[in-house]
Amino acid sequence: MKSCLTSDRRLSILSGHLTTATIDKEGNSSSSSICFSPTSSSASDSSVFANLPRAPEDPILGVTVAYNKDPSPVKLNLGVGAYRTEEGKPLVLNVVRQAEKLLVNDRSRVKEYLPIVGLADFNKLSAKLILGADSPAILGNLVTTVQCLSGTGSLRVGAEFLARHYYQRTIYIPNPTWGNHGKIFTLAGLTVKTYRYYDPVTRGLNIQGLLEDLGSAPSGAIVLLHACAHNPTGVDPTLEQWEQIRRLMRSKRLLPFFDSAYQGFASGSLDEDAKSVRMFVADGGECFIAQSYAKNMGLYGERVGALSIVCKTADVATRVESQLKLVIRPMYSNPPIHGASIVSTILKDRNLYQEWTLELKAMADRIITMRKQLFDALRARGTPGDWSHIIKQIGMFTFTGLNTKQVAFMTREYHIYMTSDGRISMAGLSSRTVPHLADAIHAAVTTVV
Ligand code: KET
Repeated sequence: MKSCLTSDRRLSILSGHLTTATIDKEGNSSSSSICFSPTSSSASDSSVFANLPRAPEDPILGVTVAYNKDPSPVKLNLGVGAYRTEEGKPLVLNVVRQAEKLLVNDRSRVKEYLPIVGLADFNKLSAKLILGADSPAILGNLVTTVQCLSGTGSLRVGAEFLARHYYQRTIYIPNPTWGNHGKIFTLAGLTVKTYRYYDPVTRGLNIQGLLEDLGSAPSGAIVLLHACAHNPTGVDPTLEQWEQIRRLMRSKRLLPFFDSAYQGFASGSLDEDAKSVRMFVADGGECFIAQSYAKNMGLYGERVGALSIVCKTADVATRVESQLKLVIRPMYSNPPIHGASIVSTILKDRNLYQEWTLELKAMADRIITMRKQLFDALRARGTPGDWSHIIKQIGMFTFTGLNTKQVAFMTREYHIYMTSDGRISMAGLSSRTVPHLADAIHAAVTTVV
């Protein structure tokens, strides 16, 4: 009965995505946008997809598509959150190159399938990285960790597991949040609601609104939290505020689901940036964590991440893992081997690990320098407005406060590409390009309302 309800729910959600499609209980679909005449080899027959509407580009990754088409020599991509060097080039970390060399030279390595849950070493080391080596949850075998396809894949596997096995189907995500969150959880079959997070007036955290909204959430609801470096706002709760959030959530039995995509990028310290998660795990309650190595190890395209579920007993943790396998196997069978091997090589070697922390700190520091330079450049131009949020915000992004029209103006007139909500990736900026960006912001603010 339960699985029948679940599949009905999923079908009805999917039907919403197929414009005017209707799907009956057997999964048969009829629609005005998809034609169900048999395929034919005759060129004169119209395509079975003749009426398929063109989908819009992704709000974040589509910015790169537009950027790539622009022939201007001054164009600047501040859309996607991807680190660039002072020369504006993508960076492969030195430790990653070293780890890859070790892997290539090791003739005993083969290309067999990994287990469904991924590389065992990688999973153990990932849990240690986010929870801390001396975490009682790890020592008590309360954590199950599965290797997934970067942060997105980890969120999706966690979402699918919750949709199948958790009694509460509502998830609260912050407003605003990373654009993909709503889609990931909706498509998994959960009901997505938002909680207040950002106050545009103070350009800071709306802690009152956040506590009120979570306080009126139904008991057991899932709550998505950004572990650090909140995307897109760059605004994080203080440790005292995290403690308030934790107490409220535990008293209402709300289930925390942490998205940790920027560990090390907020403060430059891996431990510091994991404090919010560790605070929740230390109280002995359950907790979900999706980790990504895209940003902090620069492994974007390797698609390497992990989902950890902290349980109350070791026995429950093993049963949870057995069910996660049933989620993963029909989705992508098992995860890729290369990226996870790079990560585990670095995490288990004291020297490589040490070097990684230095390279990570250098990336975080360069972003902070860009914040200062942009702030100074706007001040030097006398750009109207208070731009102190550029230096106060944390992580890869600045949530500028520029509106959609101003963003469109900057793209049109200055070839600066960014998401339409006014978010800029500080990691894509360099000393050379700061003046151009400051000119564009100045012009946008003074000419476009
Ligand atoms: N969570 C957050 C908060 C996040 O910003 C991203 C990526 C992810 C998860 C997923 O990353 P993955 O590559 O799956 O590990 N954000 C940047 C890239 C993107 O949108 O895909 C971005 O916001 O630009």
